[in-house]
Amino acid sequence: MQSQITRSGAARCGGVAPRRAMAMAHCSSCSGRNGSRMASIGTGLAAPAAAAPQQQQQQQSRRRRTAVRAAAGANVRHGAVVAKPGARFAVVVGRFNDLVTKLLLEGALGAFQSHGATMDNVEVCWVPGSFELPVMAKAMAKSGKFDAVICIGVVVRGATTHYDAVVSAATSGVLNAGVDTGVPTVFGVLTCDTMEQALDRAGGKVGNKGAEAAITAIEMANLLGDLRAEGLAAPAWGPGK
Ligand code: INI
Repeated sequence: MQSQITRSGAARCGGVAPRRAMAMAHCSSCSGRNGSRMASIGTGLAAPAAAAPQQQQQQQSRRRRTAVRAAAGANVRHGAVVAKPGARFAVVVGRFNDLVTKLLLEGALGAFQSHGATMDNVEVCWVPGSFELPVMAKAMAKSGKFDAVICIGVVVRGATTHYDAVVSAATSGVLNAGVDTGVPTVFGVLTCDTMEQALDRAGGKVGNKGAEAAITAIEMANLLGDLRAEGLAAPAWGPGK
């Protein structure tokens, strides 16, 4: 079945014109050698919901100071969120609930484009549903042709336990595709109670999780690539096995 997505130029299912993007800034805590994401270290700094706003702020700044002190002198690394020239990405997307997966795919392709990826280097493959994501993700990861693979799907809770089976298979399968190959695989699968919740996360009021998945793929590909270039991470172990 042919995709209706028209932005996905290089992909199997349509076309996108390349567009180059932005320079990177280093974060305040980074050694700056590798380019980095503008994120403060010590994420997970959020104060408990019950704390009063003033207390929350105090807790946050105390934790931030502690984190910065702890990082002084260490080689703190972040993956840049601009794709390196020549970086290659695979997108595996489920057709089930494609009203939403098309929107997630659009978000992902838009983010690849705006974060410097060459769209000819982005390969999109449609599979029947989320259950089929892992095998395709692993096969593409094992090809050795991609720096990261993102998986897009939408599972909406129904009256039966099918939901749990599909979610469980997709979650562990996508995780294992990455762990088994050494190629980052990104979980861009929405698991929702309702279609409305899914649409909220596909360009609605909660953002677009497809775009987030693409940016995560770029960040992981860059970070792992940097570490591998310095011999600090093993080469991908999937290809050829
Ligand atoms: N696939 C999804 O991606 N989302 C769903 O919500 C879903 N439900 O609810 O059944 C779903 N099922 C299909 C499944 O992914 C496989 O394609 C099918 O079982 C064939 O293996």
